[in-house]
Amino acid sequence: MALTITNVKVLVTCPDRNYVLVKIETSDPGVYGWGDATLNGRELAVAAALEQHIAPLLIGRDPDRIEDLWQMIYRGTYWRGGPVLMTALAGVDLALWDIKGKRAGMPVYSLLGGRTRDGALAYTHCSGRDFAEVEDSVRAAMARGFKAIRVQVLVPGMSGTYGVSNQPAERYSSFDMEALPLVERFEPSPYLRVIPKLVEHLRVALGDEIELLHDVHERLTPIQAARLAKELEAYHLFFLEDPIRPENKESFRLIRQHTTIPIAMGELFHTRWDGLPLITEQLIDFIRCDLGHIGGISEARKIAAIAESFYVQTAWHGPGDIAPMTHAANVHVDLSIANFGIQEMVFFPEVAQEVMPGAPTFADGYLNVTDAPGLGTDVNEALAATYPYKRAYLPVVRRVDGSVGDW
Ligand code: GCO
Ligand code: MG
Repeated sequence: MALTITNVKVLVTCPDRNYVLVKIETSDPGVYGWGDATLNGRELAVAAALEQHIAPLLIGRDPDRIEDLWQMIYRGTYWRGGPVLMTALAGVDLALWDIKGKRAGMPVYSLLGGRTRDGALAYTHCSGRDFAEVEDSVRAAMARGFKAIRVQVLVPGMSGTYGVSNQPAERYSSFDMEALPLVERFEPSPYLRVIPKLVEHLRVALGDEIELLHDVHERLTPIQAARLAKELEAYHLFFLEDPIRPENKESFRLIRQHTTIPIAMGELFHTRWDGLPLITEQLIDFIRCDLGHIGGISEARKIAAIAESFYVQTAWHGPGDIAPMTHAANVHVDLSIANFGIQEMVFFPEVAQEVMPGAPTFADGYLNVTDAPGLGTDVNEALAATYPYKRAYLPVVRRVDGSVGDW
């Protein structure tokens, strides 16, 4: 009897923050796969899409046919993509690759063509309220083995900026059913003044060898981004991330005309077509889609293949608000493609590791996965059930005049 999908289970759990996990079970009780369908701040919308709309389509199907099921879910809606549906699709895609690997007795990177490298160059996040704090944090990361580090600093006079907050820690970590989004005040002018000084400080203090990165988090206009890029050029960043918002691809031309700084973009894209002109016109150097938000491994492979032809390298999104399955999927793809650039990573808190074991491991600057069949990740379902969902939001960014940022 051919193997069929018998059940699609959706589990929303909050060990330290919310995660949406998808389990696909098959007619062989020993063969199942786990995927991640977490969309920070809109978790239950994805869970409902999976449970109410997508799961019924999968029951009775052959789990071996990943591409066909992907196309059926993607095109079958008629409406196409969007973050909620592409995150749901990614959860299914990852679970199906996990199943395929387990059945083959091979790690997913092997199914994707086998290793092209021994490990995936990783970068971590360092931040602080002033230059000295950032420097201390970078030195600690270097001591831990990191060769590439993203640096963010509090903008003087602001309550927080992307990557660093001056708010009491409990405002960020406390989950509360009544909690509404934090408001983060941000002004481009003081930000534009402080970032080149930060990077200059770090280069003087730490030398040229350590790779430094910076995430603008889409908070500049194109001409402001061009100014920042030009002023940072001398300090040789590995890349400048998300300099402008994602909607208008033409704006990247303006930045490109003014600077040779390497540019990374992609965590807000939800289909390959979002980023296509940036790749084919060589307006960016790193494509950093989120595998968990763009339809999973199947779509990432296609994006990487297109990017390879245009000298664009990958830098898949790897924040703490996607589950270990997506981090593992990142590394399986990183290890098997030719045009891998760098991999963003986090260390999961212990409680999250207990619920979702098997995240990639870090040693001496590089990430790796084991030879375990599939993605190498699993879920302790009984433990996950003891951490129920708690509503939480990403912060909302407002200018000093009270308006929502329009950059
Ligand atoms: C990054 C990202 C994230 C996002 C987060 C939103 O580069 O890692 O910018 O930190 O802000 O994933 O939920
Ligand atoms: Mg980012």
